[in-house]
Amino acid sequence: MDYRRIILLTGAGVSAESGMGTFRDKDGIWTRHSLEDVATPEGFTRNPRLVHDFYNARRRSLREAAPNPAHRALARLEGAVKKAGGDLLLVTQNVDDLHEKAGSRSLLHMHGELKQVMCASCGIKGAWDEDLFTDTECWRCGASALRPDVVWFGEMPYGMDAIYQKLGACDLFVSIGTSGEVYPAAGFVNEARRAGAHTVELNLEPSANAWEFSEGRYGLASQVVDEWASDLIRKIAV
Ligand code: BV8
Repeated sequence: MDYRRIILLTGAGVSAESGMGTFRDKDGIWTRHSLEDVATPEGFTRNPRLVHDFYNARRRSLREAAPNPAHRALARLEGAVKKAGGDLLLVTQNVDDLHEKAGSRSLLHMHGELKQVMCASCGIKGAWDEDLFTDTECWRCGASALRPDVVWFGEMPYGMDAIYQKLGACDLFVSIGTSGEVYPAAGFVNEARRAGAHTVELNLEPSANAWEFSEGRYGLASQVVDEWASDLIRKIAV
């Protein structure tokens, strides 16, 4: 089967072997931090210092993090699909920059990016690689209202129109390294199935919505994703 319109969805599991924490595994981020305190607008209003500390630590950890074979396999797949005249979009729930570092370009960060900030007062956004503090001033309006450009619970994810449009026309949907617990991302497989796409889950273990996929391959992303992508690249290249 030669797939021409491919959508990939990644979650924290694709970056786990690069040392970035996952959220809901036994030692996950949500076992050490309260989601309500650090990943909601209400939490930020209540205690902005706590939220800045949470994101500053994760932003700093990015400086040492490197892509793993899974990130690199997905970047190679994008190149092979484009060379064969197909279309591939990588939608990531992750806020790290490891897909970019691996060479992926057709990429949409639906939950924002650790290395982006925005001003809650004037709305400007920009690249940011330093720590952020409650008194850091906006470079445009001067207000001390800068926050991570990250989509918190209750906020609208980015790129939804483009994502739903692509889901309605795709012939292959592959979900990688995500627990299928967070919406609307966890519902994308249904949209893809409705469009008649072949749906694949690549994960350490079956996710909450594993039953919704036509095919599943389980194991470490650095192996499973590399093998699956290499198989597909061989099929595309013939
Ligand atoms: C919204 C911030 C309105 C960034 C995050 C139904 C419809 C719509 C909304 C909802 C709904 N039901 C509930 C909601 C509300 C809510 C929600 O989903 N709540 C959950 C808790 C029930 N959703 C929202 O609020 C979203 N906004 O709905 O707006 C709307 C409605 C409709 C349409 C459009 C808009 C906003 C959600 C975004 C919240 N922000 N984080 C950050 O700080 O990082 S969520 C957080 O969870 C991260 O972004 C993360 O990416 C995301 C998903 O988690 P995963 O990536 O899956 O990570 P997890 O640890 O859970 O799983 C890791 C997996 O990897 C595991 O399966 C594990 O087995 C596997 N793994 C581990 N190691 C490896 C591995 N796999 C392979 N190899 C390995 N080595």
